[in-house]
Amino acid sequence: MKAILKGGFILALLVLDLNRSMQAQTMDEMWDSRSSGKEHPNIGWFKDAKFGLFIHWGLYSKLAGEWKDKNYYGSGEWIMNQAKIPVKEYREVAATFNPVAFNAEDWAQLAKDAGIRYMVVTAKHHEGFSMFDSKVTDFDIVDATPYKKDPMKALAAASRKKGIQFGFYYSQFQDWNEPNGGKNSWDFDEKKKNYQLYYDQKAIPQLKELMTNYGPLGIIWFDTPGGMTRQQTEEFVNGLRRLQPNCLFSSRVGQGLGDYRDFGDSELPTTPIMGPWESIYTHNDSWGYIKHDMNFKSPLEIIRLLANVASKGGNLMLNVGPDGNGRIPEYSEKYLKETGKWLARNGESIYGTTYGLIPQQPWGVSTSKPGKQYLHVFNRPHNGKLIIPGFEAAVRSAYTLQGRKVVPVKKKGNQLILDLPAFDQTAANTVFVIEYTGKIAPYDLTTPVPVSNQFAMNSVDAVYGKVQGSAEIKPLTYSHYYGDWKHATCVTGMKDPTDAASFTINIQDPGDYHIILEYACPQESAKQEGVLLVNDTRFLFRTLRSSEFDKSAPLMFIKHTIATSSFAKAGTYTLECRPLNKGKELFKLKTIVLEPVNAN
Ligand code: FHN
Repeated sequence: MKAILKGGFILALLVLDLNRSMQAQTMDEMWDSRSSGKEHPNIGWFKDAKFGLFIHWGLYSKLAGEWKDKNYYGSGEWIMNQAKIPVKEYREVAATFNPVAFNAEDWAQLAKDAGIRYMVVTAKHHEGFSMFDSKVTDFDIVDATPYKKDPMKALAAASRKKGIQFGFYYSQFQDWNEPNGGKNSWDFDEKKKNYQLYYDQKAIPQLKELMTNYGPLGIIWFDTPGGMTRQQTEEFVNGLRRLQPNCLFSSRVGQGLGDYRDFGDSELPTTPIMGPWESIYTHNDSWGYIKHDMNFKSPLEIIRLLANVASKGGNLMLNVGPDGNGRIPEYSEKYLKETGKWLARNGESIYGTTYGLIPQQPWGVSTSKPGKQYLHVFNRPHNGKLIIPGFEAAVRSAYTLQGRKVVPVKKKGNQLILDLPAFDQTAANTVFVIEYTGKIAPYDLTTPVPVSNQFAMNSVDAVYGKVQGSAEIKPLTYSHYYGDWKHATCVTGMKDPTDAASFTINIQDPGDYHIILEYACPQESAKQEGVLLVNDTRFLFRTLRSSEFDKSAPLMFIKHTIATSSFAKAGTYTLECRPLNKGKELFKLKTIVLEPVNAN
């Protein structure tokens, strides 16, 4: 479990010189600025690609989340560890692994249809089984299974043929089938392990095989590093680089090295991030196949997630878990194809873009190309008037991405108002383009967040807060199922009336609004009083218990309506939240929601 956590935080990067962005980007471990300072000469394709396919496939896929009549939930590829399956018994699974339904052409075609630009597949996961023909061990798909073929050869060739960059996932430290590999403490004595021997005898020779026998690779995706110092990791990286200088290494090679940054599993940064990076999500709750895991993200969720990641400047690598027969789950296939249809029409607003210059708005997010902003509209304002705050550049034109129909634009102060045409409001993401000259304005989280009665809800996220005293804006990590990580950025540390968080909003439509605080609050923090100031008007509230904060359990957020407030005039207002008295941390505040109170 600890190992999953660690892998989730082998991170780093340069953060944009944004107002207060560092508040939101307090990461456990930073990617080394020495490596991020000079980019890999072949990083260009990666930065432009935006959409990758991750594939977790191994013996665990055959077990499908079940061992000895017991069902396991969460990371299916961890079943050997979760059920503490002895090496001897786990090895026997190989004799039953015969993925005759695997078809490399079909997988590559699916990736192509989905608009995928790169693919990373598990060559060896923590279980220690090699999904390729390895001379280093007999515990591999050719020697130990009735299948007897190397699926990676075919997959590498089929992907390349379709113009998809091909790469391998390789668990370089954890290997639960080897006495000297990391993290199997149920069969092997941790104290007796010699990790260097493991690297020398298995990991390095296998990586050499992968980098020699499968043509030019786009990526080696390392994971959960351990057992090596910074210097040893440098030597390891440099040694492998000689084999394929063009191949990129993920930051989870460890010790701050690697060619691009990987965020934690299922983690999406809240503000733009400079340099090449990737968000990693799985399509359902597990990475490896589990037959009872049916929680698949819909095409709408995938399309919005992809736009959201691109709006912060990164790539989305979405995982699918094929089963033990070699079939990609039906829903993954279906929903990936739907995503591909959207990308076929709207790809210009995703591929080759950089982070959006307009911070996240109630209507959606933005991405950029030189002189262009792509507006990804998830929620159409009821009156069709889309507001962009803080837009100082001169507009040349505005139009729909599909059909290139002109959209009327007006300037009001430094706000831009687009008069959107009618469109299907259930659509995942309708894209508009603004062409402009000059500078928009610095990406600025202090620009007041527009609040109107054009949306059912107006959300002001913690990241827009300005904190005082001991209050901090922090990313929090917790999990649902085993290894099913979730992240939320919250204002934390408010224990005293001097610890406060304030937010500026711009009321577009005067009227009454419900003010809702969305927070997590453990038992010890419950029943404490807090105050929310709207300019000078005080609203008192008492905290409600939601859940304790424990990394291996869900963090439950409650939506607590604390007030009805009349905003008599349009314009800027400040919302300030603080404890009324000194005490325990008031709560972990995720969002302030303003819900228009409609007369009808
Ligand atoms: O432990 C692994 C996990 O099984 C999965 O492979 C993920 C994917 O990013 N990586 C590790 C945890 O971060």
